[in-house]
Amino acid sequence: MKFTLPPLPFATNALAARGMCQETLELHHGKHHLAYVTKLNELVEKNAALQDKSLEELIKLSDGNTDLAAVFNNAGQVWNHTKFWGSLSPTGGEIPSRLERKLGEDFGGVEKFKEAFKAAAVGQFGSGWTWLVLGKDGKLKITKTSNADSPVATGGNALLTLDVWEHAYYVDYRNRRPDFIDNFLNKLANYEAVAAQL
Ligand code: MN3
Repeated sequence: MKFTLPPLPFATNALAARGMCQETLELHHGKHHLAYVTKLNELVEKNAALQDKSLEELIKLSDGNTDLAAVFNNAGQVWNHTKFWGSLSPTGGEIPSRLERKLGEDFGGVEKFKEAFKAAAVGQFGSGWTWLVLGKDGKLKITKTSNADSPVATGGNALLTLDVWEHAYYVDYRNRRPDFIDNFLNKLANYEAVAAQL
């Protein structure tokens, strides 16, 4: 299967007033995300056993296989970035009442949810991702993964993700990852999309 870079679900300048500038999106989507797509296609082309597999199938079959580490990393990063763009919105930060109730049940309130998400995102040592997932028990949970890992390989249901690789925030926030996280939770996070997945 030949993978392509999915278009952003908004214009590259659509988040500028909300703390993610056009340069960040042009680099992050147009260079970083594209590079993972290009590299994945090269790897798949060279290996007949990988052809005709979906992105999710490639992630699952390469998970834990050191010979396929590059496939895992690039397929994971393609999937994770697509999920990340869907986790951002030009009208982000507004929490629908249905989701607010669920955050109250599972975290003890919106502020408690934000504190827990921020602690996980700040506490991810090095590069990685922070996730809001819906557990098999029906409860919302926060998890974090390193590098290209995600809940996909383990069958988790990811509803929202934040990229905490340095390239995600360096142009806008330099080294201030905590400020990037606060801005995401309060002004960018697509809670409408989360509610729609419940
Ligand atoms: Mn990234």
